[in-house]
Amino acid sequence: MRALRLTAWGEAPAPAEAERPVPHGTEVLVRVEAAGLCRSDLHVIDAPPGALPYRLPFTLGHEVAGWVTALGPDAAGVAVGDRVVVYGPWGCGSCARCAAGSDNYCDRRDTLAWHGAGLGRDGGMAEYLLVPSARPLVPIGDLPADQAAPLSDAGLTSYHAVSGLRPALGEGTTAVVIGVGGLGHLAVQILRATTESRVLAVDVREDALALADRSGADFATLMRPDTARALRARSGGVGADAVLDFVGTAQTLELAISVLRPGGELAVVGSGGGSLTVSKPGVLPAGFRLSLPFWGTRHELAGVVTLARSGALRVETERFPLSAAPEAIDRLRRGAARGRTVLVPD
Ligand code: FEH
Ligand code: ZN
Ligand code: ZN
Repeated sequence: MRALRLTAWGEAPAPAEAERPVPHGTEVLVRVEAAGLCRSDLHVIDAPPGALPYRLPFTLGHEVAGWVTALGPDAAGVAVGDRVVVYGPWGCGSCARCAAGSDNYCDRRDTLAWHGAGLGRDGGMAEYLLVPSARPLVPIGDLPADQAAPLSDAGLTSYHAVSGLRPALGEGTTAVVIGVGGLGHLAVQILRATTESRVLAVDVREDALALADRSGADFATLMRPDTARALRARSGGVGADAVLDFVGTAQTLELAISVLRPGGELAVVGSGGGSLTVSKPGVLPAGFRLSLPFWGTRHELAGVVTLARSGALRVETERFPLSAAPEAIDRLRRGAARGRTVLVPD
């Protein structure tokens, strides 16, 4: 089968022939219809030797949708033909967090040599994906695969970040989304669909502001010297009750702090490498709360799929054939990707 294989650290992955897996025991074989491309794939590709606990070679792809095509003899809970999206964070499977379906916060994560499909285990940038059991599979009904695949990471990560802030986002509140890309545009939609807050969006690209508008933002603006003032004015003058930073650079963190209301909450999702100094006395608003949400739970993935199937979520995607993965990766790396990039086996 065709697969995008990572064979050496610091070297670009390449389309290659790989053995089509055969499911044993509880394993389930998924015929891949779509696999999303994530900025974290770039971090894996660029990792120097020893930086990650993963053993090479493996197939990339941790944001996958398709249908069940074969079952191991002990597989249960799915049937051949079921269309599914694959819950991406695979933990140890036996700690309290994994038992609760929060594999994203597995207590033994640092002891594992992999973190999921495409993350040290063969992933879904391929024609087939082998999953250990039916446990990570969430039914998608007739949702198109290129809409479903991004829900397993871009959608779930945004949904999990919003879920942590939802208590602060009742009537009359303001949420600010910094970075309207593959995750941010879904966060805008999830905020509109699941909270009562007004939603303000910020980006550095004009076309991202248009995406924010299409996603339902009440206001969208470019990152400028006076952006904080503009956002505060749109929040009724008191500042934002919550800020979701999908970029995470020093500049965006600085903007986030400058627009937060006292008692406000900041969720930093983007891995831009920026840092904050937390001190008292200091510049952070009184009552400031910070979270660093990571991916999401299996139960939340089912919630994201339900939202999408209700029509409340529409993923802006750019489709590429799997054979064009190197071009898609380069486009993402150059910041030219619009919405979420999805690879389709060709
Ligand atoms: C996956 C693996 C490791 C770090 C970050 C990620 C994100 O793409 C998950 O949303
Ligand atoms: Zn990812
Ligand atoms: Zn665990």
